[in-house]
This record gives sequence, structure tokens and C-alpha cells, in this order.
Amino acid sequence: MTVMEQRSAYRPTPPPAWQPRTDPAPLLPDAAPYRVLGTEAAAQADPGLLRRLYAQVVRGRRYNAQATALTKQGRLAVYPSSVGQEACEVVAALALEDRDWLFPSYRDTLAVVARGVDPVQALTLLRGDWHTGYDPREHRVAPLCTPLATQLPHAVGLAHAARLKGDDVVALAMVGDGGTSEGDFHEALNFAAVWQAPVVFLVQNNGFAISVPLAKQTAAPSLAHKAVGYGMPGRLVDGNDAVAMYEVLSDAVKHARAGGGPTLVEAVTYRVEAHTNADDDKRYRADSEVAAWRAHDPIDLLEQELTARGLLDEDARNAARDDAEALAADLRARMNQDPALDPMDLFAQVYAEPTPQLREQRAQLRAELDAEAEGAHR
Ligand SMILES: Cc1ncc(C[n+]2csc(CCOP(=O)(O)OP(=O)(O)O)c2C)c(N)n1
Repeated sequence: MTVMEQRSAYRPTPPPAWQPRTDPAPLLPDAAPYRVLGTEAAAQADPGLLRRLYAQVVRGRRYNAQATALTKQGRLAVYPSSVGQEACEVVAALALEDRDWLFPSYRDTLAVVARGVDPVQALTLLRGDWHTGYDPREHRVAPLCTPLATQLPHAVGLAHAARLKGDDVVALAMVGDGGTSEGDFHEALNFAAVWQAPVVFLVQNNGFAISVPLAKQTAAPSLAHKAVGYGMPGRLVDGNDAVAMYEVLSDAVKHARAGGGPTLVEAVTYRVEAHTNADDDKRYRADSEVAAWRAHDPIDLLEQELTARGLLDEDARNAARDDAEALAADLRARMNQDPALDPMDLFAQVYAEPTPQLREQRAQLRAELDAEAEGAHR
């Protein structure tokens, strides 16, 4: 037999039938960020919702300005501003029920305040005073997380455990574009999808991870496209459009609560201020880019719609501004008081069984404090 004849006689067994495990088409994100404000769909937006969102973003903007001012007065060690991102921040809180959990990052104190946590307590960590500053169980808000993306597996664990116990709870976890490159992001999304855990992942794509622009962060078509690889739906939304954000996050929360599993939401927004008060953003981006985003401002978008529909007169505008001023004045007054701190608390509530090194450091600090107190009494 020739080689040709041998080959035509050989009939390899084909592999068992293959088909995709899930149809990828419904998981694909929107072709462009979903918008409502500034489009014809805005006419359908509920007046009560528009007014509520407006009051909240105006408060949020004032809170941001006050917190940054406190860093200049030496009352706050560091503040990662969310100016320009207020719609994402407040809607993350408003889309949840009281029984749900919020998992914020260091940039999300505004979401934490919008959820009802005392603003001074929300800033405790950034003041460098104490551990978390608030009781996470009281408002169901996890501690602000500084190690990037570590809050995501926590959110999945909590949501999965709640589901196993039969508790009707959804977890919403917030992360930045830079955080999506972390291993924790991958592990959290994979577990969440495999377990169909009731989690909403909200990525605030604000353009930068400190000085690293998105183009150097990922080659993915969008961050929302990453969802498909895990087998969960991805949504792409204009993060400066509070109404669009409210619709998309509320839908994702509802979907998770109904047993539909996790959703990855990419909110396209922009960090119009520096990374923190310790950063100089002029070194890595052009003023014109910032100006283009300032022109697509979350407050302006709501104001234009409310004004066009005759829902925002001078009195309503003043009421929102007065409420925001009262929040800022209270924050200023209370942050200007010296907190009563016990430095020994540094070692409290960290380990149930402190390590030998921590015990040694604790004893050393105790001795230094005692010596100082003795010196003061002489
Ligand atoms: C695991 C880890 N690596 C590095 C850092 C240092 N770091 C702090 S903020 C930041 C940028 C994060 O950017 P992004 O996730 O886009 O969030 P944004 O600050 O823009 O809200 C980096 C690298 C960190 N906090 N944690």
C-alpha cells in the first residue's frame, strides 16, 4: 500500500461533540457606554429619581471639596478625590437595599457616606487615626480597602456564604481600572461566576491608575468585555450619567438577587483631580483632556435635564446647596477637633493571638508612652 492509500484508509475518531458552554452573545457588553441623560430616553426618567440623584451628587461634590480642603489644613492625611465620579459613587449606595453589602476601595468614601456612614467615621482611615473607623456591620459597609482589588474576593465570599445560608443579600464591590489587572480581580470574578454568587462588580474606569493610562493597563476592547471570559454579563455605562448608572446597577442588583449570578459593570468616567493630594497630575496628562471631561460633568447633566423639564427652580437649587453646605460645615467642625486617641489601639483588634514581634513592639511602645507621661509629670 502506498502512503496515500494508507492515509485514505485511516479514519480517526472525531472528538465528542463540542459546543460553547454558554452562548457568549448575551454576555457581551453594550457597543458604546449606555446613556440616558442628553438622549430622548431622559424624558422617561422619573422626576423623583432625578431630584434625589441631583441632591446626592451636589452633596457629594461639596463633600469632596471639603475633604480636600481638610488635607490642606493638616486635618486629613490623604484624600483620593472622587470629583467627576460622584454619579458612580452615590448610585453605588442608592442601588442597594439596607440588607445588602457594599465593598469600597480607598476612593469610595463618598459611596460610604451616601450609604449612611458618619462622614467623620468614613474618613478615619484616611486621617490615619484608627483602623476602619466605623462598624462594618452597622451599615453593611466593608472597610475601605487600600490593597488593590482585595475587597473583591471578600465580597464574593460574603455573597456566596449569604446565599448558602438562604439570606437574600447582594454584595456590590467597587474597584478601579488599575485594580482589574490584579490577580484578586481574576480570582473573584472566576469564583463568583462558577458559584453564581449574587455580586455586582463595579469598575470605575476613571482613565488612570495614578499616572498609568488605561492604554498601558490593558489591551482588552473594554474592561466590560472581560466579563465574557468568566461567563458573566458585562455592561458598559456612562459613569457620569447618574440615571444610566442607576438603571444599570439596579438591574444588576435585581439580576443577582433573583439568582442570576454576578455582573461586571464598567462605568466610563474620569478622575478630574489628581490621584490624591500627594500627586501632581500635570506630569502625566494634558489640561485639554481634563477640560473635555469637566464639560461632561455629572451635576451639569442632571441640572440640564431637570431645568429642561421645569423641575429645578431657584428654591430647589438653593435647598440642594444649603443641604450640601450643612454637610460640609458639620464635617469641618468635627474634623477640626483633636481626636482622643490611644496609640496602643494600633495593636488592638488586629490578631486574636498577636505574633511575638507584635508583642515586643507593643511592650516597647507602652514603655515609651509611660516614660513620656512620667517626663510630663516632672
Ligand atoms: C496591591 C497594591 N499594589 C499597588 C498599590 C499602590 N496603588 C495605590 S492606588 C494605585 C492605582 C490604582 O488605580 P485604579 O485601580 O485605577 O484606581 P483609582 O485610584 O484610579 O481609583 C496603586 C498602584 C496598592 N495600593 N495595592
